[in-house]
Amino acid sequence: MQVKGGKGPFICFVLGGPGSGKGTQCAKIVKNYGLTHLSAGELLRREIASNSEYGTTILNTIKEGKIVPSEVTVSLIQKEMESSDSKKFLIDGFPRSEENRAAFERIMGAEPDIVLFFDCPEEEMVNRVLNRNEGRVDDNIDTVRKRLQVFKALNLPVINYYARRGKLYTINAVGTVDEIFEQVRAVFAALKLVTE
Ligand code: UP5
Ligand code: MG
Repeated sequence: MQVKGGKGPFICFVLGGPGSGKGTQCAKIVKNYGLTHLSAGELLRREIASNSEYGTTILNTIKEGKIVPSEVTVSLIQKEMESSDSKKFLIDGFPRSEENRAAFERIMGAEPDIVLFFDCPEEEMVNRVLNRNEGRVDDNIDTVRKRLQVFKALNLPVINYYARRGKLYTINAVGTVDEIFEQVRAVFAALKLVTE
């Protein structure tokens, strides 16, 4: 797959706070539209599990709710994209900061075509995360508070940037999974290209 130069693949960034439903909605997008789902958080958790050289740093960063250095995350995303034949990617939970965004653009030479933002009240996000019970090291009240702070301070500016560029689609992330997906469906229906 050629990423740099020419017409690269269709790229959709999926953003939203912790527990806003990014992963849940991505699974439905994959099923309905066949995009390839890359969750930055999952790629990082896989690195920890594989005892790679960055594993300990990544684990400590995630426990603190902070952001892993851009080079590490972008390189994981790059590896996945370049080893895939897919022409349409959903990149979930990335970029989390302006620095992440700039690193992706610089290293990949690509920008997203669209950005979905799952807009969810804090209280709802906290409840969802604390009731998930999947054993994630960051699903505890202390880390969730930190994740929310980092989201507001560093991720909201990225979301605002894409709003200014006319690429942002804001989804009301309260309601049932299906109700929320109807809004997502409307975005993809209007785009047409990714259903082809
Ligand atoms: N749920 C989902 N939808 C629901 C609905 N409509 N009604 C009721 N419940 C609903 O959903 C969360 C929970 O809510 C689930 O139990 C689900 O069933 C339920 P989910 O779809 O998992 O939400 P999601 O937004 O994916 O939440 P997640 O916790 O994964 O988001 P985060 O952004 O916090 O986590 P991520 O895995 O992306 O990142 C984890 C950490 O990795 C970060 O904090 C950071 O330290 C690090 N990281 C980086 O450093 N860089 C990166 O680029 C990415 C991650
Ligand atoms: Mg997730």
